[in-house]
Amino acid sequence: MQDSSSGPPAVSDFRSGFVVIFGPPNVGKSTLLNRMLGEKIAITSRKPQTTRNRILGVVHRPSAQMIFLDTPGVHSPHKPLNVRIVDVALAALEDADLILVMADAAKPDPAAERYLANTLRPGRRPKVLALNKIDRVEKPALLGLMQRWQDLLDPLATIPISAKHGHGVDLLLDEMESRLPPGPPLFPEDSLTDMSERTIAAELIREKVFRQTGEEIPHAAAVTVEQFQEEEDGALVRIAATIHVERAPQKGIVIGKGGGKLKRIGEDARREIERLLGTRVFLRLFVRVQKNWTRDPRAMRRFGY
Ligand SMILES: Nc1nc2c(ncn2[C@@H]2O[C@H](COP(=O)(O)OP(=O)(O)OP(=O)(O)O)[C@@H](O)[C@H]2O)c(=O)[nH]1
Ligand SMILES: [Mg+2]
Repeated sequence: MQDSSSGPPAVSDFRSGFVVIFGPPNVGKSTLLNRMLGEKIAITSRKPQTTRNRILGVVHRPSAQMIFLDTPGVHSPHKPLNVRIVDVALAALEDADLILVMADAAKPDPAAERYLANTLRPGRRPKVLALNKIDRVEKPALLGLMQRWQDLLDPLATIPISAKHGHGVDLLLDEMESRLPPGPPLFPEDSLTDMSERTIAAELIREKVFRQTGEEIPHAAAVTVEQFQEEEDGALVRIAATIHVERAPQKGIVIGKGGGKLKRIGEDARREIERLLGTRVFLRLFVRVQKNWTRDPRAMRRFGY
């Protein structure tokens, strides 16, 4: 049966491609990815340098498949782990059909602007700019800011958004879709990400460490999952994971008085992992000191960086 008036568009009208989400730390890149997917796969926090690996998320639209690569925030790093992490973001640019540059409209940052202008030399690859957190900006200030960024990066379009509240995100998606090349879907219809549930679980635990501890701990912490086992015909998943820190005193801080801090981290993480898996979760957490791992290339590799 032929019916040209309905069904999916012909392949020649379909668009697909890789969009790399790129920008300074803490501007809301991972928040936007989750918003566009309608699912939380990327962890977020108020602290800079939350994302450490490239996170792939597939947005399926009637006439396009858009594969987003969320990347760690870029800056001029000094510490070995941060050098590694920034390299992840720079390497992802090589895969981009389109670069979605993100900046924080509420917190103009000249150093970040210079960094982006230097890294994204004009004409290299098509760029769309999203100015995020407009829920925190007065309109007149926003217009000036849009003009400044337009001059700085010469993007194909500049779209003000609020990733947290969803404003402008559909418009941004339409704009990006129209800039992708024609092509068939590259991922199966039901795929959301290339990350395993085990990896997302480790990330969700790391997010709770980021959110529940102060200045020093988050950047000294890595999480590995030792056990991830389905039981009771899939109704329960048993997980054992380790939070690695760099120094003995940090272990005490993560565990907290009478184990209180670790308990809260575990409860928060368990709740989110249960939502992710749609099952009950039994989560056991351990804390271990891996001396100076953020400066040790072998340890970094073992933790996935
Ligand atoms: N007010 C407001 N806050 C936002 C918005 N989008 C993100 N945030 C907040 O900004 C903070 C950083 O968000 P993330 O998504 O983790 O930022 P990121 O760019 O991925 O950060 P890195 O991974 O460290 O590079 C979080 O506290 C978010 O809740 C927004 O539209 N408005
Ligand atoms: Mg992030």
